[in-house]
Amino acid sequence: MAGRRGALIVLEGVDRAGKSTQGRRLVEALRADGHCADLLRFPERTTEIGRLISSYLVKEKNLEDHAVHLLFSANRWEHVPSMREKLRQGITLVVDRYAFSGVAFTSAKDLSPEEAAERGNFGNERYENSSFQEKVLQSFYHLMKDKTLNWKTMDASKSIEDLHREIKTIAEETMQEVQNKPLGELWK
Ligand code: ADP
Ligand code: FDM
Ligand code: MG
Repeated sequence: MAGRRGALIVLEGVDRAGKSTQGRRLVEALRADGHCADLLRFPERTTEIGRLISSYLVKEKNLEDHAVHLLFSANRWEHVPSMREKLRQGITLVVDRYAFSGVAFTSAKDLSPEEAAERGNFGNERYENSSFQEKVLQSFYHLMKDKTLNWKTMDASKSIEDLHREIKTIAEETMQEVQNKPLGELWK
């Protein structure tokens, strides 16, 4: 068993695609099958940096765009040592958003004032409107061109159960595939 490491499984997608639902379900199912698995999410709002990000997202605080981008990145970096350690110990990490959201959301910020003015009641947090989310989606498609990463696309309009089964199968295959490979570097 020595040397077997966990897999890093990142769930990305636009708001309300079902990432958090599927993340919870996946970790539950993997644990029920006897695997070691932990659920993480980014932003992780409980740290000092995370609380700052959260107050920005709920619009209590305004922050300069570049500064907030770096806070999201710092929020990932502060978790890297514990993530690497868990992976090394054989714990699979299911991560609800990672650096791809970082790129997709920041790069969607060239939203025109006309589009911004059309914002509806999509949600209460920053970024929760359909024109912004459309830009985020296009940015995800662009990022998925990187074939060095093992991207799998899900049809988020399927039922929670069907998606769960698909995602669980992919997660199990991935855990097998990577178990004897050294940990790589992923940009953060
Ligand atoms: P995300 O984390 O991507 O923003 P959530 O998992 O929080 O999305 O899901 C958003 C909402 O949609 C929740 O009310 C959830 O119960 C519902 N939902 C999630 N997946 C599905 C699905 N496949 N079909 C229908 N509703 C879903
Ligand atoms: N978000 C998330 C970013 O803008 N940059 C990032 O690096 C990350 C990880 O934060 F609007 C955005 C994406 C979303 C918000 O919402 C977090 P959830 O509901 O906690 O995933
Ligand atoms: Mg969520």
